[in-house]
Amino acid sequence: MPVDFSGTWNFVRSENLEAYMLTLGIDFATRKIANMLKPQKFIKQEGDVFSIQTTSTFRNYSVKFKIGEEFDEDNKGLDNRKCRSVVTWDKDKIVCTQNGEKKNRGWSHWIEGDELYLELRCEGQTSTQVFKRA
Ligand code: VLZ
Repeated sequence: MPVDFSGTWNFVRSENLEAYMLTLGIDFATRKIANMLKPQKFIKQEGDVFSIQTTSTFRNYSVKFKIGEEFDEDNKGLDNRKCRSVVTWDKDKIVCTQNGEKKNRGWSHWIEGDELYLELRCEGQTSTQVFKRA
């Protein structure tokens, strides 16, 4: 059986988010707020079709995709840059490549025990977020 990311995930901790946001050109005030947030993830996985909702007291972000199928991503409320994105499996990880203005941009999700990991990448900066099953 493949991994099932479905569920509600609560924020536990993050590393290096400030540097990741800086590479995306996110302004000072937004970074200060974002660094305080404890977002929740709601993931629905039906076969190779995923929807991932990230919610917080400040902003929300949603993305829906099918593994292997390119899609247009607007990153609305994040840095608002449009990307042509695609998510693929790498063993038990889902790996997103966000093609656009920023080089080496993307993220990966994987599960360790009852924790969900998210690695966010952009131009040499990596931020890791950890969530626990609600
Ligand atoms: O999640 O890319 O689950 O799109 C900034 C957080 C980085 C601060 C968030 C603002 C990136 C929070 C979320 C507002 C929601 C992200 C992907 C993987 C799905």
